[in-house]
Amino acid sequence: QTNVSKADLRQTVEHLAMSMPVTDMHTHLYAPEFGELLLWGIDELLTYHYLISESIRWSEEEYSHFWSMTKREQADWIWQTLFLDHSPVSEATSGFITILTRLGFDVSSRNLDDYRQELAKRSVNEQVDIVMQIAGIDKIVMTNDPFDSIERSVWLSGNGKKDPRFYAALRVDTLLNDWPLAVNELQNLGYDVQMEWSKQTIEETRRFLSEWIIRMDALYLAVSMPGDFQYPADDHRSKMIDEVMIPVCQGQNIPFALMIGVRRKVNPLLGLAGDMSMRSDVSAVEALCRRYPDQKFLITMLARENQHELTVLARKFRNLMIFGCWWFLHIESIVEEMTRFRVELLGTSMIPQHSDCRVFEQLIYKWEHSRKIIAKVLADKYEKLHYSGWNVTEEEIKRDLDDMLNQNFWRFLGKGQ
Ligand code: FIX
Ligand code: ZN
Repeated sequence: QTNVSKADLRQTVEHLAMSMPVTDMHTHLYAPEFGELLLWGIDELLTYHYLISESIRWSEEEYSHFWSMTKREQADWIWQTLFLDHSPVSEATSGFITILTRLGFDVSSRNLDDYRQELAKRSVNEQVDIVMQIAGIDKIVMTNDPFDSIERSVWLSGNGKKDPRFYAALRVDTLLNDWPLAVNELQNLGYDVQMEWSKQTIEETRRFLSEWIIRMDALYLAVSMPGDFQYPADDHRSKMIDEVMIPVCQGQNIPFALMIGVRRKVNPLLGLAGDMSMRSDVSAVEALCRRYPDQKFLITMLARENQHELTVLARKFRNLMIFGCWWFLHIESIVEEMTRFRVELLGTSMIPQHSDCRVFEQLIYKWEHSRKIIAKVLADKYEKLHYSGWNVTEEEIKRDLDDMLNQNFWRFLGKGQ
């Protein structure tokens, strides 16, 4: 047992937080087997939807002008606009600089084509290995939708489960949020469902989910919900949750993840970049947790206004695991605020962060920025203990970080080591 002296405490916590391997429990990344679905490289990074919304603010052209450009032209224009004409001080722009630096590029040259040429020498498999190594990520949970035909064919060919670093999460947004489209998709896949809610439709939808959970080895079911999601309610969502999602999750013994508080397409002209956040009703989660004490719920919310109440709710229900600082909350100031009060209310019994990466190299900045903040918050707390005469050991610091960055997730799934 190594007692850490006051002088070394901060440094030790920071060092351990920066080097602890991480399970990234919600991303939009894919294993290399998924081909074109796995996004990586300079042009994908620069055309990330976070950067699209930031850059278009400076443009005086029609929105359609941006979309008429090739990906490379879009990337060049975003680089010019957000990095050269203005300074990259936002989270997403400074994140791109962090990526370049950690990949070993000379950011002072500001020569995008050099960076492009360097990466062009690498294969996707090499880049995945390099990035996971730099970012210190050893397990990545994807977002998987059987209604996506490209993705579906990878699963059906048996290639979806080949890379042991990647895990599946079965996304059920269409079933909950666009039932007419879901009916159409299910029918095309050979499930005997109708728009009308019947015993047959319920059974077939359950069969679809169970079959796909098994095929993907899905760790959990996941959905994103608008802020006006109510539960219980006399609507399609409540019926689908009570009669399909919960029974299937219980049968397969997996959690249900709800990401609540998105308002899609506030500005449709921006595409994926046009979604907004929205305040939500935490009592919907409360009702779910109370009604289904044996069902585990992974919950994150998008509105800053909901965070404290949701954290308090987690004190009341052990079947509720809060996770991540989602999307617009994934900025330094708010990650720090949220991490601090989560630790103050829950200790280390939560999942402080997920990356939500869409482009592979983003793992580097999203985790580097978050790890630093997690280290800072924990170091403050350990330091306070130290003044009271309670000395944490290096092993205990490691244990706490491992809980937050890995084990809380795996134990919640019932798959702890
Ligand atoms: O619903 C989600 O999983 C969101 O994270 C995405 O839809 C969103 O576009 C995103 O990438 C946020 O980080
Ligand atoms: Zn996401």
